[in-house]
Amino acid sequence: MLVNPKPEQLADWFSKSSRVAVLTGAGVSAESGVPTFRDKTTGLWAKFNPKDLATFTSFLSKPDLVWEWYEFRKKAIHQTEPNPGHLALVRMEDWFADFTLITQNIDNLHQRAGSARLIELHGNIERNYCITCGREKREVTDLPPKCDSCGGLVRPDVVWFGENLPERALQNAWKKSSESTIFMVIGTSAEVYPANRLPYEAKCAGAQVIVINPDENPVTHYADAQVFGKSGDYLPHLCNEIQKKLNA
Ligand code: BJW
Ligand code: ZN
Repeated sequence: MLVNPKPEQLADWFSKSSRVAVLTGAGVSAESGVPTFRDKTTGLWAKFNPKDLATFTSFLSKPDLVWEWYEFRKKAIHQTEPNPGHLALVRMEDWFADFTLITQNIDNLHQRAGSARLIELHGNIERNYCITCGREKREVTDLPPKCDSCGGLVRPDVVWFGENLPERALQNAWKKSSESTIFMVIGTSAEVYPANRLPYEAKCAGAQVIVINPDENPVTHYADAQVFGKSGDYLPHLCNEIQKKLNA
């Protein structure tokens, strides 16, 4: 495995590649000021118990509490901006015959940065839907919000533990991973199933796997390269080097 490759070394791989897939997690938004989940001191799960807030059962028993948590996070996210890591991934979209950004993030920052070839695996905090009839509710005023059509309870459009991921998104992510020639794993602990199987699928199908993360994760053990660093620091340099090679 290449450890801490210079951006020009990795740019060489990209210049010979046409199908790129990227899996991102909370770490890509950390430099925007959005807390990750599993950081031992600043992570959301250091302060809140996922069983109380991120399961359908907890939502049904305490919808007010769960909604307050999501409204609090949504307001905090609205105070943030996409960082250089998000923006670098937008630049990369047009350079390859096939480029897919697969995100576990619900914070909408890739979308606000301008990423278009995007698959949302865990939903989006900006959307909500009725648990009875499935209709989307746009404006949330009273908590917990009720459906305008049927009066049913409305929930955030995010994927909680024990819930299936949106079927089409997952199928598409699986396909793009297995077809990729380079697969980047950025800012995720790769602890959560099934997203954490995508890099392994890519590796088994022959992709070069690159991890960008200040820490090790399970993918480190089979990756072809790991950058032990922050995505917002490294990705802009990587992009500059790829662009130089594509223009050469
Ligand atoms: C940087 C950086 C910088 C920092 N630059 N990097 C036992 C019981 C029940 C279920 C299970 C079980 N065992 C396994 C399961 C399945 C479960 C699972 O995987 N659990 C594991 C935790 C054990 N998965 C599921 O339940 C999934 N569904 C499913 O499997 O369906 C089938 C099924 C049905 C019925 C029963 C069982 C299975 C659904 C998973 C949904 C995950 N939802 C959440 C919440 C979303 C909504 C919300 O935000 O409120 O999604 S949990 C949370 O984790 C969130 C994230 O998307 C996801 C992944 O986290 P991520 O992004 O990796 O963040 P961190 O914090 O973990 O890592 C950040 C990384 O960034 C770190 O590595 C840092 O080093 C790094 N970093 N700064 C680059 N600047
Ligand atoms: Zn309804």
